[in-house]
Amino acid sequence: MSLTEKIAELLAEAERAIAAAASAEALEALRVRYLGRKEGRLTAILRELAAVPAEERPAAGEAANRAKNRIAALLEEAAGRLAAPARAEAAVDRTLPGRRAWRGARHPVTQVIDEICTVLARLGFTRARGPEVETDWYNFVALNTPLDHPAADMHDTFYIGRGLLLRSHTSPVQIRTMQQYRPPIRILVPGMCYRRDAFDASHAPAFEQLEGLAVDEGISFVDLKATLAEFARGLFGSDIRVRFRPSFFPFTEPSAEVDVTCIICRGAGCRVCKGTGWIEIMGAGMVDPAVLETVGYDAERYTGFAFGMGPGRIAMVRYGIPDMRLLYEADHRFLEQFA
Ligand code: 2U9
Repeated sequence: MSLTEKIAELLAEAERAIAAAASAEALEALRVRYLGRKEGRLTAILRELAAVPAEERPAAGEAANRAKNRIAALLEEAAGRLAAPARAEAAVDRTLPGRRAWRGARHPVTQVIDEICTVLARLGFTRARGPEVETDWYNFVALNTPLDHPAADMHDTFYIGRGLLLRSHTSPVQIRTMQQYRPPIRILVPGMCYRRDAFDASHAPAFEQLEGLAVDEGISFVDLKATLAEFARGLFGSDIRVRFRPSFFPFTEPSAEVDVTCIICRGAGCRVCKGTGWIEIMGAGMVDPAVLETVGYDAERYTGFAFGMGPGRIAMVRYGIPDMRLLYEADHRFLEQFA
């Protein structure tokens, strides 16, 4: 066997041994075995070079040098491979408690809606729902709002065409429910509504509403006030008071804006209530008899009250959310705070 052949055989053996080495110690032993100055196998071969015929010597010398460099490179590469898992190991502190997986949570607006429904369920209110794509009759005409009313303007409502639109309030659901059932009726209607509004800190073109309706014989404004007082105390606390200011809605008569004691300062006056101690949280009123007649109820026999609010606005006050867009651009980092 020529020296060049011996070198090739040695290199192949070293490659196999280095690939199989499982520790830094094993690698060091291999380095000594192949490249060691005294006992190294390649060192021994280099010594034999002197005995090789002069014409073969340059080729054998070059082969021996290449083998030496190759083995050194393989040893270094293997050392890196064996050290890498050790480095990763050091970065893991196995004594730390595990990270809890994010399991999701109800959106703050959903939480407010659910709470309101729970409080008013005690007074016999159940949930109702209906389509978000409505006809202009259900959305406007049946609610005493003629189609030339400003609310029905192209600039305020998303029209789909052929008398269809995205509902601008949840009130069409009350009309549909009354058409379907006889009194007594007590329903809560939460759901998405759509208006051609700016998307800014206090408006969103798609937003939630929660409306309520009660219709029966003998219902008066006293029932409305007592129901809303119960609602406010149940939702915000027993120290909360309610006040009514005259207002106007096409579908109620008389109508009122409803204020509650500021839930941030409990009435003392703060930035949120602009020092008044009160915050406006909804509108309400006695259902206009014309609306009752429209659904075929006898308005001489039945009366009713209705109210409406924006649970998004209530969530903003309650949780101190400064910008409405946060509610609709929410990801888990936002939602986790209300879990
Ligand atoms: C029927 C009859 C009456 C629903 C009502 C309000 C007053 C009201 C808005 C306030 C701001 C909702 O969040 S908001 O956009 N709503 O003030 N809504 S009474 O009255 C009805 C509804 C349906 C058949």
